[in-house]
Amino acid sequence: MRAIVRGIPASYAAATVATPHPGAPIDVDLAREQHARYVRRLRRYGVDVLEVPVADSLPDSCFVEDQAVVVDGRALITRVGHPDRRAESDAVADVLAGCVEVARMREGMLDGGDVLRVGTTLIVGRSERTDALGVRALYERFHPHGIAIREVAVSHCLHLKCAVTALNDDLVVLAEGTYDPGLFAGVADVLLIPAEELYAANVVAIDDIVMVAEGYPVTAERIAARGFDVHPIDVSEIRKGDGSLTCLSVLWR
Ligand code: CIR
Repeated sequence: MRAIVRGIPASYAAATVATPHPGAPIDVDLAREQHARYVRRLRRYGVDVLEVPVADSLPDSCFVEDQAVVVDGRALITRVGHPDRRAESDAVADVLAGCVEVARMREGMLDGGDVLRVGTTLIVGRSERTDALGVRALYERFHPHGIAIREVAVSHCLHLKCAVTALNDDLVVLAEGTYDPGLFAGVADVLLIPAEELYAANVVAIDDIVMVAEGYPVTAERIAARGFDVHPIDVSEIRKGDGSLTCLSVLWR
């Protein structure tokens, strides 16, 4: 697998947050340590990780997932929903252009955090960051290449993938009380986790290794019971910037 990541910027303490998180303000040094550990882990799991140059003046730029969707050698550089984040995309496009065929969105809005790939289906959330033109751009880019697009209205949190992510091409992990498991009918089986462990629904799966946010024992146990090797990771400072595990990378085969 390959991935792009982008390091924590010096301005990260000014990241966009919907509601301030409890506890101390963002500790940028600790965020850097947590990010570095995440990248080391990806490499240890065998992922070929490319780094987009750090952009110190763009506080949310470490959340690189929102800037691109990559499927089977093709990338769509998104036009993200938050206008202040659009300046992040050129550097991401430059790095991706060295490895996949890149196309750019020119209108509408789409955040990669709203796009969940499960096998040959992309489930896309319509949210405050993703509109109908964004869904259409996704359709036009990937449907001609055999990818189905299924749309859902995002509720409960910022992005679709805050509440559901894929463990593999046949199984998703979904926080109870968020989306109807029927949404995945014919696409994947659903592993439910308790509503109070919502944050842990956002996992990064590399073959049978699954990185899960630290501190969510029921989720860890349920994923392990399905035969995965669960690797918890502390991302407290990423969370304070409204981010979770998938936000920190774009991963593709
Ligand atoms: C934002 O509001 O855009 C950032 N502070 C957080 C983005 C998190 N990205 C993601 O979940 N894919």
